[in-house]
Amino acid sequence: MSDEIKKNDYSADSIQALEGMEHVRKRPSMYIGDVGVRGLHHLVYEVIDNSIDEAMAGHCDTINTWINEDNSITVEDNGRGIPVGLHKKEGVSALEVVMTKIGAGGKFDKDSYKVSGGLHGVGVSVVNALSIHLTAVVHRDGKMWQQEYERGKALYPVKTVGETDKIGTTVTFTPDSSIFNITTEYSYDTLAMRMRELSYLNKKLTLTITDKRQKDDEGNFITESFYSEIGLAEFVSYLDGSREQLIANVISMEGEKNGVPVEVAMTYNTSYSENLHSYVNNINTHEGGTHLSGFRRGLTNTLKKYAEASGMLDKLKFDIAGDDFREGLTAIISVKVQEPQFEGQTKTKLGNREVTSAVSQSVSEMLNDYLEENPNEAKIIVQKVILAAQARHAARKAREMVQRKTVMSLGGLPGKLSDCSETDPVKAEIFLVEGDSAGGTAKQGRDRFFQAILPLRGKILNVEKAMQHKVFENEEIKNIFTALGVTIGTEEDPRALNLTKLRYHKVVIMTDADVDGSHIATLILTFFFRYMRELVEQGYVYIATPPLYLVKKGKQREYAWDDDQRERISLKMGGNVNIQRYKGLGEMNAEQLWDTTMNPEFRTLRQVTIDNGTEADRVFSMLMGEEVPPRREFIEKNAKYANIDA
Ligand code: 0RA
Repeated sequence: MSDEIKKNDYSADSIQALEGMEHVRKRPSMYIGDVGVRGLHHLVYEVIDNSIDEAMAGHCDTINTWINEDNSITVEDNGRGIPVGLHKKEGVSALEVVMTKIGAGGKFDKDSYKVSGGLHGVGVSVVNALSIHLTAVVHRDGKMWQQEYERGKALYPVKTVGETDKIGTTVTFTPDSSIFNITTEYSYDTLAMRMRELSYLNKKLTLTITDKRQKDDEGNFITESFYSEIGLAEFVSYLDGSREQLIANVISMEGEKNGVPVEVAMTYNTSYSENLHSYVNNINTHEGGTHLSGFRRGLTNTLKKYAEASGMLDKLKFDIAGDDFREGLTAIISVKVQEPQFEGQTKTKLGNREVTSAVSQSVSEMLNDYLEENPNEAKIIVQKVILAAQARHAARKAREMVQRKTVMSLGGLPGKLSDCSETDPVKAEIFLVEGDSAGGTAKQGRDRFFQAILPLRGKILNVEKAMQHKVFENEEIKNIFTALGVTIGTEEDPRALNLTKLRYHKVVIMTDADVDGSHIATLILTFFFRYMRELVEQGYVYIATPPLYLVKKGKQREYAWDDDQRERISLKMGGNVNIQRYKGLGEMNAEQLWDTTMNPEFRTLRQVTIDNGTEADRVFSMLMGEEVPPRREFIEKNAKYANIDA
């Protein structure tokens, strides 16, 4: 009874708004994917997306972001400012509607060119709902307007708080730690990476990121500013910075077909891998989709026609396949779609049918012009395609051998594998161990019931620099395929990775905690990234973390994983300790290796994740190319701590 009376006090709309907010708080993952590190960072992207819309409409050229001391975030733009006047239908300020109505997302302005949107395109009200506190300040018409919220509820009507000669919108929010209960700590690197990406995707827009939690040696806050004058072509140059280029300039085009704005930039390098990255409304579409199909179709058709007409294929004894046109290709394709349909496991596959032909036509036109105008480059590209076709024939033979071996592998596991007796893959683990001697120690130390050991000989093949057939002919790599039970070829796609017979759900890379060990781990990760990417994407790949030190005093013994920890232990033991530095796994005995690195009760495994496939691709080519920069730092940054042993 009393409930009903209460309800009547509210207008139907405000009840709806409240229910919307409560629903977001009850089911946050439905709106932002998850409530972990990704979801936390997604809040920032969501706020920035609104400012990007304003930039795309031509009203804003600068977006500044701060990570404040308390891990709250401030995003400021110099756009027109969110309207603060009365929203007739809702009876409150338009600002309040944008901030508190789930799904309003600024749609009240029908004419505005709205195509940007977060992964889910959910709008800033979702950020508001998931923030313990949010302040919106709008500079407009000479005044500063302000409204504050707690968990998405307005604390007072929009009010003026001063005068200004600027225009723009500033949003400061503090994520609610009862929702983001794993962490509310922002990663500067993650945000900076996204700003860099956004600057390439939105040319002539300045994005800055400042971390007020950290100062450099001169006492200034850590800060970076990203700006790209020409956009995607610069993105391609950045990604291919460590690869040797086949053609002098990045090929780039921009156009619109059937109402779909299409931007493409591409180049060819001397490597054997294909690096295609696609975006829809600034969102990386990892799973590809219709725009990517359109790109492939346009590229294949145009190059094929040109190659045939040139007579260069006349003496070729075998066919040219689509893949051959993409060996050594680095390309970015970015489209803007009014009502994107996202499909696939991670909702990052574009489904809109009409986009395929729009992109394929755009790409064909651009490439045709390019090939006509640049006959020298055209010849180089066709020669590369022919080489790729030849290599593919050699690779197919090698691959078929790997497969045959795996299919017959019941009794045919690699001789070096010390298998476990557990046959349920979910419970089984395999350690890929550097060198035979460490392999021996691991074999003694392991729990043979569920832990298998595969020793790898020294440095494994650098797949970044090897042709595909060399990779499939390599003994160590064949052993990894066979031991893991991974094959190539499924019903739908004869070239797809097949994980249905995967024998272990934890594939642990265990190498020395030194530069060489990191290098070997990186080589193995490069192989996984290029040839078994789904294994990484599905979270099966881990890195073991052996300790760096053994601190001893009398009968006391403790392990340390870094210098700080070593010092703390030393202090705790009252100083005057004996410190043993482990230079490699080989210096530990079987029991020590079990205690520190292999025993699920005490070890820390770092699960390898791919936060950003585009950046990961660049990093692998950089690390595995000619230069030899900080690999260790890379591994540490990219392998995240995860409590996976619970
Ligand atoms: C719709 C209309 C107008 C501004 C905006 C949206 C707007 C939204 C956001 C979100 C973050 N920053 C923003 N800046 C602007 C203004 C229409 C007008 O002034 O005529």
